[in-house]
Amino acid sequence: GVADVVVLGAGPAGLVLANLLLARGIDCVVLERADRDSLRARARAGFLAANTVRILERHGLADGLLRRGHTHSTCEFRTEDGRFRLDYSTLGQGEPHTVYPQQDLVADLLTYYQAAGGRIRFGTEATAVLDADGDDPSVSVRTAEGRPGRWRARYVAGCDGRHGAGRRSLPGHAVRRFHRDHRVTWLGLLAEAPPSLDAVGYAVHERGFAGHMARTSEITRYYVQCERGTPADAWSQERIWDELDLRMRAKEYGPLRRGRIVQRTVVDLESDVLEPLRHGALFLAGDAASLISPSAAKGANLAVLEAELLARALIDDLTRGDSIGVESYSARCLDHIWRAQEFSHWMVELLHGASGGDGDAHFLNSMRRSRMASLRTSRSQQDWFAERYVGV
Ligand code: RFL
Repeated sequence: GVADVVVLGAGPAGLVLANLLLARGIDCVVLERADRDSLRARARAGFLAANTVRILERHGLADGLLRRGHTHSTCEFRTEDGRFRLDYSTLGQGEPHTVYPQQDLVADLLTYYQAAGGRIRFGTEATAVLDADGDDPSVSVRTAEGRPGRWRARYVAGCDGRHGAGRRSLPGHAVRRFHRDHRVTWLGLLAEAPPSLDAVGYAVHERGFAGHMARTSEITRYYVQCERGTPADAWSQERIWDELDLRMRAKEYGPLRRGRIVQRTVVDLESDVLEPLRHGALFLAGDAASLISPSAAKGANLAVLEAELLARALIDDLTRGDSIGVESYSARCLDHIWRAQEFSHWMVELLHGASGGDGDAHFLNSMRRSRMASLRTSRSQQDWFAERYVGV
């Protein structure tokens, strides 16, 4: 096949990009390895920043989330020094999150795209981007039945995540990867249970971190820190709930509403950034460009922001021959990415102390407690937190 822009991956990054390109009449195609149903069933992120909602609204892609999402603006910290709450919509820039499951957002974006006549090939895996810095860029693909194929393109957008063909096709001499392993592992859980508190809960405990994040009235996400290398099914449901009770200090602060655990994902907290995010005709966006630890829930938000920047750059270039956006894309994204990385890293340290660090355990835990104490007591620290927590 042939298209002006071949988009790899139908996650938030790829689908926002494809919708914006299509709206301006750019000839594009999305190649997605998964089939349609598994794409719509993949539960991941849920917290959308105000800026993300604005971007989606600006382009008419927000009806679903405005109708079915709900705003959220409180987080509660529970530690050995007690508990406190921050209503971040009254701090910093005064913005809340919108809670909307990522798979619903993906389903909406897909509906918009296909309703507008967008081309998408499911069950089509990109295997490599070829000749990205030459005259004849293309993408080699393999269908689910194993049939090979080729798409010629003027531009290729690698929105195919951390293990995708976009990343793999970058030559080591042109693009470098900077990596940080936070040395912490979370077991991510989805429970068939209503939320247990009307806030995001972050619990710091000597047995490790535990987190509570609302998703819908029937489904709640929990995180429980475990040792690196723990298999997802190592703990029984009962052990998980007992551990969550203990770390969230349910005895003191109220019981958790238990339910069947319907999904488990082991998440090693890692971050990386590629520099630059472009090699010739190939551009990276979303997790393909930078992986970010889920501690501050920035991944999907960065993906949407980068997709909008990339769409503008490609539209300017393809419709007016204006290449300024294309030239500056990488630097502009990296600016956002490093700021988000810095904040996520700060959150990892706030929530883990010695369990994530390398060095004297008492020293690291004392720093963690001091950081939490500043957040509890200092209004300016709270404003800073709110601004960075909801912002991208
Ligand atoms: P995605 O969503 O991974 O989509 C990539 C798509 O590319 C397809 N693909 C390929 N297609 C063709 N050829 C290939 N070779 C391909 N290889 C892959 C895949 O099937 C997929 O459809 O990347 P994108 O668009 O960059 O979006 C990034 C976000 O998905 C990610 O950053 C977030 O989910 C991260 N994240 C969170 N982010 C938030 O902003 N808020 C949160 O609350 C939040 N919670 C989370 C998270 C990530 C989690 N996991 C699973 C690491 C919670 C968890 C547990």
